[in-house]
Amino acid sequence: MQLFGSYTSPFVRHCRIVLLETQTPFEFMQTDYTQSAAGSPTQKVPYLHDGSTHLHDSASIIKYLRQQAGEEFCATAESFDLFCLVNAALDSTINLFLLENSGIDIANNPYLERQANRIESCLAALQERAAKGLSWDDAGIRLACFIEWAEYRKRLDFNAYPALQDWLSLAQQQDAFVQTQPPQS
Ligand SMILES: N[C@@H](CCC(=O)N[C@@H](CS)C(=O)NCC(=O)O)C(=O)O
Repeated sequence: MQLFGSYTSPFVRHCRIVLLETQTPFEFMQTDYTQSAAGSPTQKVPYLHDGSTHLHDSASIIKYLRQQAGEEFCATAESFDLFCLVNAALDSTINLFLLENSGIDIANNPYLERQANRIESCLAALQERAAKGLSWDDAGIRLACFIEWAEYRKRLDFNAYPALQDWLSLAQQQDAFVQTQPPQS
């Protein structure tokens, strides 16, 4: 089994956590943008090859790995909704990060302003969900990967979201989370 990705991507990190948790042997194939453009129709990482099985999104990869291990992926609609909510925030945060890095002025564009507003409204909803208590399942893992990535890239300030900060502290006690931390420069 080969997982294609980078050590900084939060989506790839979640796959690596599940690979560790399920003790699935795999080869990590470090992949840059040129390679992912050739290797996946999404032109994104992660993607996974396991024999004739080719998967192109972290969600399908995680579902596959959990299934192989006889485990569940987002067992309830609420858990899957939380997973989707985190993805909405993460997708917008990454889009703004990549656009800004490519030299686009993200401050004066109505569509990009909507993406920034989406991040804020998702953070408020995530704070509310986290305050009620979370589990170390794929929704909770995705949330922790998002928070630590946003801090690592200095994209978001979590001071107004204490339950999200608390969730990150709890995640930092999980072995697989610690083992997959993005490289510190
Ligand atoms: N929905 C995808 C999102 C993956 C994604 O956005 N990956 C980023 C890296 S963190 C990427 O490869 N972006 C390249 C691009 O947008 O051109 C998943 O869950 O796998």
